[in-house]
Amino acid sequence: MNTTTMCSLKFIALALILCAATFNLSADAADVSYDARALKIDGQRRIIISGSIHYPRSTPEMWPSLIKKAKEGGLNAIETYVFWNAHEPLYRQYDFSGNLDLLRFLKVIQDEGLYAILRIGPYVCAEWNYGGFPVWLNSIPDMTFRTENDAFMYQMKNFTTLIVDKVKEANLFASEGGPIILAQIENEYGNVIGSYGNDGKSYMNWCANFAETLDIGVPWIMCQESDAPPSMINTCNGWYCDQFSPNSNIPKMWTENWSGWYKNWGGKDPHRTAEDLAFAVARFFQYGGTLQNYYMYHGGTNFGRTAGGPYITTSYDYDAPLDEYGNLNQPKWGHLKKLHSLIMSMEKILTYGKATNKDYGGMMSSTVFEYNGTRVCFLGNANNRDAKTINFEGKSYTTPAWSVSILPDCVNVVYNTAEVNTQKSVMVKKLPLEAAPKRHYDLEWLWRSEHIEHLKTSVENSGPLKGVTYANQLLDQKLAANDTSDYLWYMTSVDINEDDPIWGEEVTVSVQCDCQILHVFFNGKHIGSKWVTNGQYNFLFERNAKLKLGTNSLSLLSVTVGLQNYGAHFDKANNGILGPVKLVAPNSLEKDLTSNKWAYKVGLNGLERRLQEVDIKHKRKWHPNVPFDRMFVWYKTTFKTPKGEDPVVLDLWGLGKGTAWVNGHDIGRYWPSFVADDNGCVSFCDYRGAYTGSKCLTNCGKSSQRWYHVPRSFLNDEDNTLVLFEEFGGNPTFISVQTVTMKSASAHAYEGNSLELSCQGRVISKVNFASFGNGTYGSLHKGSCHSPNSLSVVKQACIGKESCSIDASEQTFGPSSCDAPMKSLAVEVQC
Ligand SMILES: *[C@@H]1O[C@H](CO)[C@@H](O)[C@H](O)[C@H]1NC(C)=O
Ligand SMILES: *[C@@H]1O[C@H](CO)[C@@H](O)[C@H](O)[C@H]1NC(C)=O
Ligand SMILES: *[C@@H]1O[C@H](CO)[C@@H](O)[C@H](O)[C@H]1NC(C)=O
Ligand SMILES: *[C@@H]1O[C@H](CO)[C@@H](O)[C@H](O)[C@H]1NC(C)=O
Ligand SMILES: CC(=O)N[C@H]1CO[C@H](CO)[C@@H](O)[C@@H]1O
Repeated sequence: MNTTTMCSLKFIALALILCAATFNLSADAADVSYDARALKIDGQRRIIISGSIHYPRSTPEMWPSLIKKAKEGGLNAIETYVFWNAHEPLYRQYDFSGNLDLLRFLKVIQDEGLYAILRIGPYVCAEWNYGGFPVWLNSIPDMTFRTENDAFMYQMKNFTTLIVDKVKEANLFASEGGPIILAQIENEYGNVIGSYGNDGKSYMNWCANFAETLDIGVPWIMCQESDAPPSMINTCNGWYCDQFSPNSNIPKMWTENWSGWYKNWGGKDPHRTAEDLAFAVARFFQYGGTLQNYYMYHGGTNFGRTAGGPYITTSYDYDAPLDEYGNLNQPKWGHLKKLHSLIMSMEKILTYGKATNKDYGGMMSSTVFEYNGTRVCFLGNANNRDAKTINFEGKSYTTPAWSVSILPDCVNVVYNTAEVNTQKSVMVKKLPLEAAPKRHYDLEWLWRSEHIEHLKTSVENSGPLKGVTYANQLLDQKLAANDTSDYLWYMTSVDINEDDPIWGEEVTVSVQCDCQILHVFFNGKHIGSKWVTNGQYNFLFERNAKLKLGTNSLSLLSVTVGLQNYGAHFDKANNGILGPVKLVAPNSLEKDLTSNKWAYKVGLNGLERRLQEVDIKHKRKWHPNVPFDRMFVWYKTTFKTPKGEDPVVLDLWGLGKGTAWVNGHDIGRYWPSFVADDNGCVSFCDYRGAYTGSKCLTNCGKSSQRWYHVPRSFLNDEDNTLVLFEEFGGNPTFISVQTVTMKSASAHAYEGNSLELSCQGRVISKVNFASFGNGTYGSLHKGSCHSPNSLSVVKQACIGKESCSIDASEQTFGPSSCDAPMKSLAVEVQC
């Protein structure tokens, strides 16, 4: 699949004189403006290092710790989109509760003393279902999305105004003393504007003018929008933005620095190395950038039906600096933290200094920033293979391939993006301690089956039936189901008598489908299923079925796995069964059912009966003796909450595809049986050279998502109910409840530096490896020159502690018997 996430931002600079008249500026209101160099807060140019955290992709209970860890990681701002279809799931019915409490999220950011960037959109892309648009927009007459169209502009204005009013009322814009320093209207429209012709251009201008009328008192941005009107800040999204040049009088801002990449069902795990990400960031600042945002800093989880795509996995980990569960993704988090603190320490010089670039050929460059007699220097090597040595101001410097060295005094290199001195942490999922002695979690399962919908009479005489609607045509699934469920039944019937030319024992049921998944039932019996595995969201289903005299019923269940979220006119992409649907006899005569009368039923019967809810009494019982490998089955069990604080996951290995609920909370779609193919993974990831989403993949030949996050706030103190709807067939007895813990940490330091290790809240229990000597840097090998008391020194310093710090020096380890020029310390500890 080739969905690229490119979602953009716009910036409207408001004349602050006007704002002052509009608002009662409170004492701590901040004045946000900008010039060609940087964003200015209270008149001072600032460097903004921001990270995306999307509030619905975690829980309010997780927000304080995520934002605290972002601050500790050196960020001074948090960015989020606003998700229209989550907030207004039904026309003019709003939801700002739980993890949709945008104002609470913004207040948590404020409480940590960070700035916020609010990308309202309201188109958001974001691998989010339908790019954030409510599907009900389609039922408004004369609606065309994202262009000069009155119906669309009215709805966009209605929602955007609602959000701005709420945020203003809570005094959350910087102009009112709040954290929000920037807001965005639309999103990466420049990537698609060409497809909308002149109307696209006037729509974009309308967006800008409309945004300005909202008088928020802080600038507006438009990302990926090179022809944005002068009142907007156009910004860059991408893996690298050092070559980006903004419009005139606009600072260089990078609103989406993709810290990793997302994953599809059937896809592999993407990784963007810490070295390459740090290189991109350092280079951006070397070349005059002053605001950059990690997309994502914490990716999180696509709970419920929020994943877009189609086929975006429930995990939205993104290989971000904080992992899906909120743990530090090391070394990425720590390596960037060091870079951030260095960049921030040079804020004044980078934003006010005069920059002088020098090119040395072979992709090697230097930049000197000078301000008020102080200087800082960058040496950048964009060569993707070789280190380069240059003479810089009378001294010789070697810069590794694809790296930037930072010299805060223009003499000493204190940071190089390719030299990672942060620990690498290995996280594992395992049974909680209290369950570990048993191999299985010993869950007791109950089950019941899901109803197969089919017509008992001819469709012409059918109905009215409860929850069933009729049409004399095949309907697009989005429009027929309003996105209230993944599941839509299309049902019709065929009356056959002996004179019918197609009468015979067998026919082929032929369904042309714009589906993601299709299950076909003929006369109430399942005759086959088909789903997309190659990124092409349409296929022809053909399977034989037994015909009978009289009325034959055909039930087609089309299943969506997230609606498309990106591309010009993505909202118009077909969904479901649009035909033709035919019965084809062996003699090639056929009956075309496309224009038959069709009966439609949205959703699962089990959900109508609220089988996923805990406190509902069900008339029909759940049964013991669960069946395996049977499709359309509901499973239920109870499990104990694992002790402690570690994040909780369900290992759903053994299941096919479906949805899981814990205590009534929808934890998202699961599909552990969808295995990534065997090709294209690497065992060693070379950080050098431009990153793309297909570089440095792992997890080939394995389940594309086996573990599913259950936030602790979804759990009770003791017993919990887990309900599964299994669509394909699987075996629930392999399922276990696990926790995510840190298994080990390893790190290296050159002589003269100190090595830091932490088990992130756990205690270091064992030293697996320690060597001070000349083993190869970056690996856990003893060189021939090795200090014999390495292990005992490290044990002494670390065992029983949560973290430890050891100087890599002869003072610590004693004089070594041999004389190696480049000694280093390598340690691995067990947590
Ligand atoms: C979808 O929702 C809209 C707005 O709430 C409503 O007008 C329309 O009738 C709904 N369509 C269907 C098929 O339920
Ligand atoms: C949004 O639409 C509702 C009617 O559906 C209306 O009452 C409200 O005033 C509108 N809001 C704005 C800002 O236009
Ligand atoms: C410039 O440097 C001098 C001396 O180091 C210092 O006193 C002064 O405050 C600096 N000026 C600015 C604008 O930073
Ligand atoms: C380590 O140092 C010893 C002694 O100087 C030398 O013989 C050996 O080749 C070195 N090993 C490495 C990997 O540099
Ligand atoms: C989508 C996007 O912004 N791509 C940009 C990534 O960065 C490179 C290098 O700066 C640009 O050439 C791309 O246009």
